[in-house]
Amino acid sequence: MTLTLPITFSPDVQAAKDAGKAIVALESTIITHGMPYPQNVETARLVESDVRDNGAVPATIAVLKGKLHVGLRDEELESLGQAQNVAKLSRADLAVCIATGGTGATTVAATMIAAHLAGIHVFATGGIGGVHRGAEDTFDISADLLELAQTPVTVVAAGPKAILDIPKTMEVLETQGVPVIAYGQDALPAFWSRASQYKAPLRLDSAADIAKSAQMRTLMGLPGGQLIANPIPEADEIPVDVIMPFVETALQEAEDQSITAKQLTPFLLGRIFELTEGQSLTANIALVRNNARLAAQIACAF
Ligand code: PSU
Repeated sequence: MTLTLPITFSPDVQAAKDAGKAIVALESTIITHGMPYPQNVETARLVESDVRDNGAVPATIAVLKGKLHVGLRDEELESLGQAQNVAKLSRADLAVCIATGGTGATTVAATMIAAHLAGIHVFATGGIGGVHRGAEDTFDISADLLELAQTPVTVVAAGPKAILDIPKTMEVLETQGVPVIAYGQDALPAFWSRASQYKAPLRLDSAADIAKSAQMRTLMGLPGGQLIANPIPEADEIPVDVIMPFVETALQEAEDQSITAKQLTPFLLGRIFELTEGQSLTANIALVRNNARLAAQIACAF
């Protein structure tokens, strides 16, 4: 018996593929590990309609009972959003999960792999993983960065999450040859805040230029994707001086409780949600939706 990849497209995504319509990939770790229920499922639905309102078809990606799903039905989204102890899948775990009939949510890295397999060029998320603070001792560097270096998908995020070491994250991306492009401003956005204190290496002001740059990479035979750093809308941002004390507290608690590896990012996001009394979640929802709108425009420009 020959083994084939169990990949399944939702009816919407299959129809979009057949019609050559623009498609935007969406990840599922943000649903299972990034936000509490029921806001996670509500946000996933809103993000899907933002993609549709901007002329593209959304394809939320996850592994369900050993099948790689590209596009989830509403009931699948709902049950994933309520499920407990779902695996968080990155490049290292994806094949094992599929081979053993498991269920798991895809991170930025795993979603990029799935999007590329499905022929999807653009993907929207909240924030990418990166180099964690103290990485000089822990070596905790997200696989998202190395995925950006090798898989040709344009990822729209609101910059690296502010829980990370931003300068070290930028250094790794530069070493790996990943273009980090701020959209419409010079400053690098910092997830909950519109601007970090760092300047972005590159800036583009239109979806058309972003699509063209990706296509140029392909023509040049350059592997890897692009990271588009899209600032959170002004009305929804939490300024750096307001959010950073909460980030510091959460980081200290993680250290005190020896929380590391895959558990670290979900722990930090959860604690910051509690410390800000939900304000970080409201901002997170706004920024993902903003990224979905831009990603749809880029996908249409391809
Ligand atoms: N964006 C969000 N919330 C999230 C994530 C992104 O707004 O929870 C997820 C993505 O799946 C990303 C992951 O790949 O966080 C990073 O995890 P780590 O730091 O363990 O690599």
